[in-house]
Amino acid sequence: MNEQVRIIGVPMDLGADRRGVDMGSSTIRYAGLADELDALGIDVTDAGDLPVPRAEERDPEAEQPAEGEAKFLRETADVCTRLADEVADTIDAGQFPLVLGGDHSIAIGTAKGAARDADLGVVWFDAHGDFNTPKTSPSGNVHGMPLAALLGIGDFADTEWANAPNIREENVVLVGLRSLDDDERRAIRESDVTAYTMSDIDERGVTPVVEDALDVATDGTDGIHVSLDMDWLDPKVAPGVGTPVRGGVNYREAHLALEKVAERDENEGVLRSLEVVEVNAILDEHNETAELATELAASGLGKRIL
Ligand code: 4U7
Ligand code: MN
Ligand code: MN
Ligand code: MN
Repeated sequence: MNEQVRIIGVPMDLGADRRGVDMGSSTIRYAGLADELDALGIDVTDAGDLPVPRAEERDPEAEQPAEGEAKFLRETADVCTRLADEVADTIDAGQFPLVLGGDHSIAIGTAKGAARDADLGVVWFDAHGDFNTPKTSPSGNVHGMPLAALLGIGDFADTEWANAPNIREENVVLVGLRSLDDDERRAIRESDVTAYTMSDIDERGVTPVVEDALDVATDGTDGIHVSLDMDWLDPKVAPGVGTPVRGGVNYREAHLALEKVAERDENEGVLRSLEVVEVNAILDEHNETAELATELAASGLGKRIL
């Protein structure tokens, strides 16, 4: 980890159906993120929020795309292209990008930026596979597609703004899966990504699963991107998410996982970028999910109990 962290907010909700996820970055800030990191001796700068088109400015027709097309793909491309530049510039300036969503479609921009001049591994903590393409997606929502987009699956092969050639399937790991669409399941099985389900975590425990994930993501790469979708956690501890799925990791398991990320980074300096996404302020209870997102970011960046 770098001693200098740059927070980049992305109040994006075009990739998800539920409004409220656009406020995620503010609520995480309100939960005291900068102070938390400051207490770790990290030099924090906040780049503020990246401009994202508002609901009111949207093209109403874009919300109802033709069959087999994604919603707001053009707007998403624009946001992700700007985010990728921001992330790449942050790394070039010797700072560490901590990206706050917003919905998970922004991961296309974050990872694309982190992979600009590096072979990048990716660890994806999520209940979902995020492996749909516009053709397979049951919803048309881009937050269900970012991994497929980055890997150039299906029609994304020709999508220059999304496809990241420096990210190899062999270095991508999904952790905590428990909700997949049928075509998505097939695509994950056919790919070379590594996927750990909640059953793997139940059977083996979170530590060995995360250690294996880190081995896969760091194998032959220049560094890793860690993408934390807050619906990875059980909805009992993280109620403020748009697509909750029962049976997620609990409070301590989540911390432990991020502590393992930080530990690996301390030993091997592997972490290039971190993002926390899908906090939905409207669905949250007393900012609980935003506070947890803040805590988990701190664990991932080196906070220790003792
Ligand atoms: B998230 C879904 F159909 N698979 O594609 C889809 F179930 O970023 C959900 O992981 C996607 O929160 C969830 O719309 C995206 C659906
Ligand atoms: Mn999810
Ligand atoms: Mn590829
Ligand atoms: Mn996701």
